[in-house]
Amino acid sequence: MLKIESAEVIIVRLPLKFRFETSFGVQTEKVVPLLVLHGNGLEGVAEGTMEAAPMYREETITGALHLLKAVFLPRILGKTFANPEALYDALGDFRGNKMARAMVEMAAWDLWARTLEVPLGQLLGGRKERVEVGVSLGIQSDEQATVDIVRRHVEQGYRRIKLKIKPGWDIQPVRAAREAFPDIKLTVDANSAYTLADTGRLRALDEYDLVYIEQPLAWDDLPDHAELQKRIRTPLCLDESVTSPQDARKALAMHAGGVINLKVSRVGGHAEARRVHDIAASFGAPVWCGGMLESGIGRAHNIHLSTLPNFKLPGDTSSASRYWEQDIINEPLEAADGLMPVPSGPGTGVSLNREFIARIAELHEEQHA
Ligand code: OSB
Ligand code: MG
Repeated sequence: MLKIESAEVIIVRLPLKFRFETSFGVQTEKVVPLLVLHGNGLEGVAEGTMEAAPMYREETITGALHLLKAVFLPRILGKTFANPEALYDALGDFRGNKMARAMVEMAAWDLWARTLEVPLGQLLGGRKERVEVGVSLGIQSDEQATVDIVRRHVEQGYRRIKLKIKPGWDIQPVRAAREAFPDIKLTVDANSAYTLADTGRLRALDEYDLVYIEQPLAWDDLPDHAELQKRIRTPLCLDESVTSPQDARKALAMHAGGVINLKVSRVGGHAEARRVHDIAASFGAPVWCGGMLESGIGRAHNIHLSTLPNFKLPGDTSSASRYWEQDIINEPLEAADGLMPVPSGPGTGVSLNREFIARIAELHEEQHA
């Protein structure tokens, strides 16, 4: 059984080692909301992936904190659940807010796996000891800078290079990267910056042998993606616009894309992510594990989820040392030759660096039943 005795809500701010530009903005630091659930004499930890402003999807950190404190935690504190899925059911009548609900669910999975003394990935049904990873590279100042940063990451062994693009900066970086590296697995991610009126521009990318084009159209759209997919050859990969198993089924049935970037937080947690994974498999569509510039906590969750069999393309879960001078966990999460080792201990197999957190936390609150 899973008895939830108390919770901690923590916020830390970490400077990013690189400037990360996407079609929706520039990031130079990461605000990391954390939830720790205590029970069974253990703790389970999860990271929220919503941001300060609703630029990726609609959720925000402030909104999530309010929901956790006032709405979600009161429903689970002091209560006992059969397993993490039963705990998630306690939040089942709430609409949306998948990332906020995922914080509770994912912390519960970590706690449950620690209670059972098994690695989280194994508990979810995964069997891999390491997972294939690529990198997501932000928009660079020019073609030469693009080729340089691609080269550095290819040399580090990353198995797929994803370039962020935006209208006016799409064919140029792709052409430059493809000419310099004819054989790499190359993809692009537009984060919803285009419309069907840009079909010509997107079709021009067909020439560069991309594995997929990620989320070119609106964050909440499926039908226009299906229309675009009829007009271009490169498979579309859906990120923003798949937030549930039902979305995944509809998207694949209407041929809105052939690949899903599966982010556990975006779909409401591990159990829902596994359902999305299974639906994609039943359509013969591969998934891969996306990232949201997570700290070691979210990164470890992502790595465990990626051990499921239909994660057939390299994920965005690259080495933690790419992002942070100092991470908030005690363990390194480092890929070698494009393979990220799955932490082998119980749960996520990683632990909060409490001394570092105490020093940098901008918020640290405890909540009891
Ligand atoms: O669209 O996949 C995305 C980061 C923030 C918000 C959205 C996205 C991303 C990334 C970064 O691509 C992936 C990572 O390195 O974690
Ligand atoms: Mg994306």
